Amino acid sequence: ERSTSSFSYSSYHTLEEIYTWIDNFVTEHSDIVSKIQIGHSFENRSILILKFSTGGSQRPAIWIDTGIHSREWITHATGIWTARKIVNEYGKDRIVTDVLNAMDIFMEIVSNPDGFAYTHSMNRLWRKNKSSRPGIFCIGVDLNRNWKSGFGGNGSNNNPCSETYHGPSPQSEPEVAAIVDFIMSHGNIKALISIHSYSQMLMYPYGHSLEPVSNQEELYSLAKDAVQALYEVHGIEYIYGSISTTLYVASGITVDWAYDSGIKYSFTFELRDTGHYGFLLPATQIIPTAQETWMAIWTIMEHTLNHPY
Ligand code: PAY
Ligand code: ZN
Repeated sequence: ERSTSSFSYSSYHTLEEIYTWIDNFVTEHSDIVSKIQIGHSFENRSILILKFSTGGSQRPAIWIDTGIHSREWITHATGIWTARKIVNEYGKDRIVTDVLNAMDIFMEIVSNPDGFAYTHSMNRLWRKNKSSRPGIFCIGVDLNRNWKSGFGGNGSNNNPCSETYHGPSPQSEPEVAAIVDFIMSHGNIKALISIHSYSQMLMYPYGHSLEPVSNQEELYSLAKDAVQALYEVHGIEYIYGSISTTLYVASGITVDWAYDSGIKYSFTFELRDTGHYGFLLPATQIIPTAQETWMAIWTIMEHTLNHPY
């Protein structure tokens, strides 16, 4: 396909389809969108991000990643819809316009391309990446346990056969290292939103500890507002709070690292549903999920724009 006009935003897609969509999308919106390759996966696939920018250099920025866990297909689909929403709303919606006139947005749609390809070819419920190491029988590291903050702690596993295996060392996985290198060298990321499924939750650090973060009251109240905005779209209820107190203790996760690296607006979503379909959410729910998630993202963007630091 040579254009995004034939792309179905209400269907799930393969890696090849998504990478073709990225190329077409960037071509069609080259005034504000570009593509950056930030690394290669363990199996040597390109790791790509979208950059939304109206100019400037190293502007303060918002980072959004989807698909760290390959089986969470609703997250990639929501990311794609959100990317199109951003370009459609620029020049129309006041907040999107103000955000993009002052800040950049980065989106990593397929954060675990090897795992994602595997969910299409072999095992729909694959979660980890596909790394292998000599002498280790099991495949894959949990990319949401491989970050430096709290690495190896409670809620992560030392056994390579575990679904929550943290890997041999922090950032041992190329998919994690690519993000760390990009965000650190950028140096001006102000908000990070890491999107997972399922459970219908909006959470903030910490995962590895029960201790409240220093701006926990601000994050709590922002999460409350974001969840209310989400609810008003289709009546879907989310719960919110810190990861460790709302879901469970989990160590070495993306948002803990982001927060400890100075990104004080760090959030993670668990999208629909609460377990009826779980990871196998029907495609008929893609658009409504993306629509409601957008209002929560919009709320976080607005707050980030209005609280510069
Ligand atoms: O979103 O960072 C987060 C919270 C921790 C997630 C994790 O365990 O990595 C929560 C799970 C996830 O999205 O991966 C929740 C799902 C339902 C699961 O696989 O257990
Ligand atoms: Zn996940």
